[in-house]
Order: sequence, then structure tokens, then C-alpha cells
Amino acid sequence: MKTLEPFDKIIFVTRPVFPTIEEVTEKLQDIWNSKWLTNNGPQHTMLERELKNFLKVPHLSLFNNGTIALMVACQSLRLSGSVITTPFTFAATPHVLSWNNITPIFCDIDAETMNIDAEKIESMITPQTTAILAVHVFGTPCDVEKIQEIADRYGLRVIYDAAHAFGVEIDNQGIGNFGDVSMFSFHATKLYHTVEGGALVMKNEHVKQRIDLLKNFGIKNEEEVVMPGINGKLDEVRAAVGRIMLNYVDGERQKRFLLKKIYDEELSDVEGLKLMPRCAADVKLNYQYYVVRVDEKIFGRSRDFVHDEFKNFNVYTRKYFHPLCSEYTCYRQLNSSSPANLPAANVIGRQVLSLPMYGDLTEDDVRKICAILKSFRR
Ligand code: T4K
Repeated sequence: MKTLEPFDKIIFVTRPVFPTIEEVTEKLQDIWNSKWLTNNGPQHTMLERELKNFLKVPHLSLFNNGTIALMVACQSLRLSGSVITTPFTFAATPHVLSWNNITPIFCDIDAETMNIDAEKIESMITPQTTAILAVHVFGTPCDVEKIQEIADRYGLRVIYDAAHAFGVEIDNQGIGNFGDVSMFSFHATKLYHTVEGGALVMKNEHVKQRIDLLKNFGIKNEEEVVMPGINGKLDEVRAAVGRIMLNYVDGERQKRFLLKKIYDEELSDVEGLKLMPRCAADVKLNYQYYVVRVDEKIFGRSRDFVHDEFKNFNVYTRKYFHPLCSEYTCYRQLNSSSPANLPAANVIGRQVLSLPMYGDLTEDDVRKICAILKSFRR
């Protein structure tokens, strides 16, 4: 076999989708003409409407990032006490609870989907529990029916961190239709972005009104400030970029779907590698991430070895999500952080590796990444 050469440029885990500079300049000209830069301008109004249609949800409120949006979601539902969540997520998820003076209670994850294990939620509920904060990890939908059933039985609220799930649908319904409130992140590294940004989507119009107040300092009008709000507003420049980027989502998703098929084709027979979970036929995925799990016993090499060795080939993979949130110094003293409570998460956190995934990768790039990965096997 020919020796594998390193890539001659760095292959990152992802690259943002860029609109053309001409498209941005044209929109900037509109903004300059309007002399309106932020605080509910015309670009903001139009993007809220367009996104609501795209995501097939009844109400939507734009934010300056997903983290602030999630903080406001907790405030809008008046959550307190403790909230059951997953340790297998980005730092922002449990941190928004802490910023709301709420204790995160970590529940183990499902070994297949890597989402919160709905079967285990009930045993974690205490009199202090006010909500479930679940994450559609890597865009794979949670068990939304089971979670809602538990929430209804115990009078709990449900928030979804849908940061990875832009455009995901179940049976033609936008993923944002489940639970009380869902958050989408529009960070530059996401399938759809506004440079930085995010949104909350909700079924209830009153919740939308409260959220709109909370993200604008609680200001109702010139005379009244009705609640302790924060500044969560998305400005006109980023809203305009978001309007352009809506034209890119379907194309980018399709490109990633083709790359996913190549990864699957090249890696499905490799012993010791577990690929992304299969979803029900009525689920429309977004292919934002491509994640493998390395079983050291069978593959003959650890995930960390693979991650480090890839760098010698100029391939920069990421260990999303390692360490687990339950291993952070700020959370590891919690009872629910004990590894005995989180057996699946503790295994998976040591196996996962996000491989490069973005539309500008070529088919040959992906085949070469797979060949490099396979060459590590012992
Ligand atoms: N909940 C979940 C489940 C999340 O995953 C996230 C964010 C949130 C909540 C919070 O939403 P936001 O407040 O961010 O809207 C990245 C993103 O910054 C973060 O948004 C995302 N999750 C997380 C999973 O990934 P890092 O620290 O890994 O990003 P970074 O800067 O290392 O970028 C990754 C790669 O992307 C780089 O190696 C190169 C490439 N890149 C990145 C940027 C920013 C570029 O090529 N150009 C760029 O401009 O967190």
C-alpha cells in the first residue's frame, strides 16, 4: 500500500460556511441606508419571520448567542431548585443552570443515541426538580415522547438545547415543536449561522412575550421596566448575514449528506469503530457532525491516540464532548456526578471523536481521512 502523506494544509474539524462578500456588501448598504443598527430593526424582524417558517415553529425570538438564549429560557419558565440534564454536552448547557442559581442533576445517557436516557430520568426526580433540560446531541433527536410523558406526570417543564439540531424534523414537524422552549445556536461553526447568534422557539405566545422582554432588559415601554432582563439582542448586521445564510442551508446540508455517506461506506466495516446512531425513517437529520466511537479493546488504539496521531497528518479532530460536564471542577462534587451514576456517559466520553465535516471538504479528502484512520488500527 502507498504510504499515506499528511495533508498539505490543516484540515479542521469544521469550517464556517461563508456567503460571498458581494452579498454581504449589498445587505450592509441596506443597513447603512436605513441608519438602524440594532434594537428590533427591519433585518431582525424579517429574519425572525423567515426563520419561523424555515424551522416550522409557531413563535421565535432571536438572540445574540445560544448561551444567553438558554439562560433566558430558564428565566422565562421561572425555573428554580434543580433541573435534570445530561453530562454529555457542551459547557454552556449546565452553566446556564448555574447562572440561574439552579443545581444541575446529571442523568446518564443512552448508549446508542448519546442523548439523555429517558428511561433513567424518573429515578433522578426529587421534590426540588422543576424541569428537564435535554440536548439533541449531534442533531439526533431525544426521545421527545417519553420525556414529555414524564414531564407531564410530574408537572415539570421541558427545555431542549437544540444547538446542534437546526433544520432537524420528526415526521415533518420542526424539532422546535417539542417541549416548552427550544434553543438553537447560530454560532459560526454551526450548519446555519449568523456569525454569533441564536434563537428560542416556543409554542406559547405569552412565553414569547416574556422572552422578548427578558432579552431587552425587561423594558416594556419608556415608562415601565417590568422584570430584571438582560441584553440578549441580535444586531442588524448579524441578522442580515443570517438572512443570506438561509439560502445556503439546504446546499450545505446536501454536501454534508454526501460526505456522511462516504464516511459510512469507508468506516462501517472497521472493527472497533462505532458510527453515528441510526434514526427512525421519519427523522430528517442535518448532518452537522460526523462522530465515531473508538473502542480501544477492539480497535487496538485509544481515542486519544487516534486524536493525537491524526495531527501528524494535519487533521485536527475534536473530542466532543470530553471531559464530561460532570468531570468539571465546578460540578464534580455533585452527587449526580459520580461515575457510578453515569456509566454510559463515562465510557462514551472516552470513546467519541468528531471527524472533519463541512461542505468544502472533497470526497477525496474524506476518503483520505478514512484511510489514515484505518491505518491506525492494530
Ligand atoms: N449547547 C450546545 C450543545 C452547544 O454545542 C453549544 C455550542 C451551545 C449550547 C452554546 O451555543 P453558543 O452560545 O455558542 O451559540 C464550538 C462553538 O464555539 C460552540 O458554539 C459549539 N457549541 C461547540 C460545540 O463548538 P469550540 O471551542 O470547539 O470552537 P473552536 O473555536 O475551537 O472552533 C472549532 C473549529 O472550527 C476550529 O478548530 C476551526 C474552525 N473555525 C472556528 C471558528 C470560530 C473556523 O474555521 N473559523 C472560525 O471562525 O466551540
